[in-house]
Amino acid sequence: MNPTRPLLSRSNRLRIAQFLVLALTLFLVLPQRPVSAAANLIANPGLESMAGDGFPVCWEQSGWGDNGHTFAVSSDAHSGARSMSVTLTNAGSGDRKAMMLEDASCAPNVTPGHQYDLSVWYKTSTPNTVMTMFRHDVAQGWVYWTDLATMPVATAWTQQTVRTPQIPANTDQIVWGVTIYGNGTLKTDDYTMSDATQAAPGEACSAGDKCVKGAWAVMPFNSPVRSIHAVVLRNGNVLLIAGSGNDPDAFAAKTFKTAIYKPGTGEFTAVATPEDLFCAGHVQLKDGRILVMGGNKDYAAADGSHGYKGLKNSYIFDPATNSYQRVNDMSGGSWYPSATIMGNGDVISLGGLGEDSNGTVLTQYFSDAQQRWLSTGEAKQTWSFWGLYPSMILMQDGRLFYSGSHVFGNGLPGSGSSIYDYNAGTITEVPGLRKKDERDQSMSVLLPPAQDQKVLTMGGGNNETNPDAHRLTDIIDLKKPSPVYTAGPQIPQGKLDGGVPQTGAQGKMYVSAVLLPDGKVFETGGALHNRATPVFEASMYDPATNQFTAGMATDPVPRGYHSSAFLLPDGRVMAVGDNPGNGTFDMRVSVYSPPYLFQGARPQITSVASNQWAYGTANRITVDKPIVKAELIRPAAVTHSSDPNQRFVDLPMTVNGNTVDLNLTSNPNLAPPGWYMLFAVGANGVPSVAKWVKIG
Ligand SMILES: [Cu+2]
Repeated sequence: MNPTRPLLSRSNRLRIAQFLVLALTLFLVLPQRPVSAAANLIANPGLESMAGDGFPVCWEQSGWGDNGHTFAVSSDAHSGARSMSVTLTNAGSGDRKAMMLEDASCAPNVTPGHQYDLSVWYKTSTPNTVMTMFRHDVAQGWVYWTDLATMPVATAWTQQTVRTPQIPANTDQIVWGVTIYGNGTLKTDDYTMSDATQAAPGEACSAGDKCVKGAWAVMPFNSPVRSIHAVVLRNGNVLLIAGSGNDPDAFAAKTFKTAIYKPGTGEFTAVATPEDLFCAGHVQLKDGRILVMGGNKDYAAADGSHGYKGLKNSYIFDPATNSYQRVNDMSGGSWYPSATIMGNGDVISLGGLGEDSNGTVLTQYFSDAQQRWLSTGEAKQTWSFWGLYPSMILMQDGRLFYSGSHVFGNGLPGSGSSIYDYNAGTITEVPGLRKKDERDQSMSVLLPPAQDQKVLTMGGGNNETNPDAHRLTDIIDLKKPSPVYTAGPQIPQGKLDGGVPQTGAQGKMYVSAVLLPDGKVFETGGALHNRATPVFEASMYDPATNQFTAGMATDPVPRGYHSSAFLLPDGRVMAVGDNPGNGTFDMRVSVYSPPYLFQGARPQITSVASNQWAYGTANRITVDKPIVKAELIRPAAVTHSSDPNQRFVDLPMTVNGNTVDLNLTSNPNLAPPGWYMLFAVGANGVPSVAKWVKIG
């Protein structure tokens, strides 16, 4: 099944819609539109007014794929005389749904930024159902928006209620319906939709500049290790991995380091480090342990006889014991490998340098069920070189999007970006990425919410040609059948050492992008040149408006090569590392408090009914004050401006006072299994401290 592909049915749906519009024009008088914002916004909500073709006014048949289906108006109604019945047979390809008509006088009007409570009464013999929404974009016309709650099997009339995410900018109408994609019969009746957005409580911010810019603090202690890798663990601690830390003397002495940092106390604990995990790959497994792969087998020879060599070793770091356990070797050496968790909990690793210093062309596959790396022959191979730390982002259909962000030198030949289908063994180029040969240590993020499937790639340079790093950003909508990068807004300019303003196209490489619980992206750190010329600039990108807000407070510590920034479970952002060309390493730790931490009292999640959530379920929490949104954020595993698993999964809410049911997507590709930080967000975007929940 794939409930998230209704775009494929557009032509079919449009033909039906055109027919119905014609029928309506000929035969009908439309019901009056509701006049009050608090009233039900849906035309013909009980399906009682019938069109001349025997289908309810302002509703249409929709769906796609090769399945047997029957639409019928049923006399088995929740109220009145009629309900809508949709029966699917031969499920497996596509879906069917009764949708509100995409017609100016039928589709409910909405206000950008507002949220709406939707409800429907239903009976269903299959749990394979989901509420599906389209939105009317004033520039693009009707486009798929998102899927919300699923509906458990029910033989008696049952009401499902869900709160939408905030309506995106440029949206004036939405339509929705209930999709069925499994064999069975779904009946629906008595749809409602009302504006759930309340006025803000008006807590004024009294923290001056911090209300708008946030504030940095440099910790009164240093990291005991060169923090080249940072992983937020499911217990809230931070794993900082150095290995030899880009210090050849430490490598020669076999001095390899790891530390655990506890943000609550500022305490560091040393961890025995079995190999040189410098420039390894890492990813959260579904049980919350960390799979670490590859690393440094040797530094480049001074006489030029060989380059850096990749290790085949792999370890699992266990937060319960703060120790590394060895697993079987990878099939090839990997220095600077990517690591992406898939919807089934397996991990795919691509790119990097092998034991012979040449580029690794293997697809390396870690089976979660077998807890081992598959052999070269067991994994499907395309024999492609993906570069160093290629940013491989899991898409909702299970393919991997290579964003073009990488480390060192030029981009890949061709357009520099592509979609890799592991199962089919295909690689499809994606056009539109600008300056693909100046994307060394750019950063790519799957924007909030993951359900929107948009990736933002920002900045970058080239350590070999060493131009001024640029300010370009490019955005791609991976929901489209043939996605193409389009130009985004430029990263704001900052200042260089000594307060010298950047000019013209001067931007940054080594940039960090951190998804925040209010749904914005914090952009910080970076440098203008290869391991030189730090840039002091930070901004806030808002996916809802596609704009950067310039002038956020800047980290006083330079954050260039081998630096990282990441979200802590308390809603702050931590930054570590900087390794300029003179070989020194900045051991200072800085922490950023975003503006939302100065906007009044934070909501608290006072209870979580269960911290183990299955896909497609509603999960109850209680809060101490009203919230406007909730989401899961996957904890960081970041190095070299690369964290392809970073994601923000929206949780549509069913709100009953301070008791809130959070609806987890049924698609594991949108929220791969593992431990997540659960945030509840109140007025003014003020988030709670996270609770930890395990998905899948
Ligand atoms: Cu490195």
